[in-house]
Amino acid sequence: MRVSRCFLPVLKESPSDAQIVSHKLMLRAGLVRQTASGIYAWLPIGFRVLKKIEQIVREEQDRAGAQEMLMPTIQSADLWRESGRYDAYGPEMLRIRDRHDREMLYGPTNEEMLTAIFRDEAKSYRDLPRTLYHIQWKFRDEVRPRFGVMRGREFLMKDAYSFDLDEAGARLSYYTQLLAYLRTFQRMGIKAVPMRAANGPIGGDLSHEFIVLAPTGESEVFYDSAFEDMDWNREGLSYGDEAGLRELFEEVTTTYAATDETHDEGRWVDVPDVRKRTGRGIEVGHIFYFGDLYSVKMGLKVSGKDGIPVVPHMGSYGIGVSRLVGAIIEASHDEAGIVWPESVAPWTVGLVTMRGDDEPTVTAAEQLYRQLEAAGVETLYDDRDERGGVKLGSMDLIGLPWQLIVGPRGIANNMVELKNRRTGEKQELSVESALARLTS
Ligand code: P5A
Repeated sequence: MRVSRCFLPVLKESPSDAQIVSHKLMLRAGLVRQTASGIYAWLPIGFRVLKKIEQIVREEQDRAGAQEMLMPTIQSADLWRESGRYDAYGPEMLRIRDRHDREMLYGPTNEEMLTAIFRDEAKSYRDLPRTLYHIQWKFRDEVRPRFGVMRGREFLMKDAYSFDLDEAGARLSYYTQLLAYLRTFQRMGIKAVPMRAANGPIGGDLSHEFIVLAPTGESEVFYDSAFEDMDWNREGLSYGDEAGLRELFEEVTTTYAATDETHDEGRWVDVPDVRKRTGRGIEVGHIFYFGDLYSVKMGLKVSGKDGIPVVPHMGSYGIGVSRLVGAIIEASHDEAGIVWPESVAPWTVGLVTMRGDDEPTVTAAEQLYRQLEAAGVETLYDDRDERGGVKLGSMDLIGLPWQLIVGPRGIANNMVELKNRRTGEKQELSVESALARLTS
């Protein structure tokens, strides 16, 4: 992509209406713009990141055996009357009337809708177990929308729902999602720690929140640093392996991690002091097991092996896809701007000409751009006739993992500069070896 043709509104000054660093950087680097309180438009760069995050979430859900679908954002009030949550949900629910005066709402979550869909189609025990998910916009009329996309009113969520014949099966589905979440966040380059949590308005009695440590987080957290060294993609850990999944759950629940809601001083004292981590955290995911709560209320049952009806056990599993954009920036930035982990970066390479009016520089950069694109390396090419320093400043702000810098002095000797955004390390390389490095 050529910057000269991009809609890439970069702000020089720090916006005064943003309180936290990720929100400031998202506005400055032109990722989002607020269109109404807690509602954001995703500009091209922000949208690219959102799609990358969504795709990682999707791949890990698919790998875990969940099946993707898409449910609407607008739901009928009657659906929520069946579960009893229409009145219980309160002012956070955006209630709408259509032209026939029918009560509708903008969905804050989809337990009711999928339970009803599944109820109408699933007939026998052979239709279970199943896990279905979608990635769809939600609306919650938060009292205090703040911190940009971190606590918005409209936000993108991945929500999955599992249906099993009994509690043992439902727990396996829960453990499967637990592993999918750990892998999802690891791929995004963040350390999200699973913490025992309260179920709240979703109901049930088993739940975990996935929390990224950041000083501006909304909850207080306590955890054992052993979590930071665990590799969830290690050999021997796989979705099909029931015993392995149970062991994983054991490992996760016996290693200490809690929010202020679930904190237990009695267990905390047993964590060695050097491994104690405390601070504030951002909730990027939340998983729930709630048994037959919705199945009973909404009349979901299937015929069992012996003909006797079975009431399925359910769980639901959420990831804050749009919140993650902010959370990743909170966890990965410096004074100059965003530092994207490679897996979610809007582009991998930022190609910059130091002089847009120098013919050999431009010719070399144009050729590098064509070669990078041909090799499938996502490149943002700043081809504008603008001061080199200004261009490097916006590249730092936007935070692509690599900067490839072409200037008149270097190119006279066939040399370019390759900068690693995270370490700041710069290397002078020949055009060919820089290209080889980036395409390997
Ligand atoms: C689980 C999936 C649920 O709604 N039902 C379906 C369950 N859980 S949750 O914890 O309430 O939300 C899941 C994740 O969504 C993100 N999130 C938000 N992101 C941005 N702005 C908000 N206002 C907001 N509210 C929730 C969080 O990441 C949460 O973990």
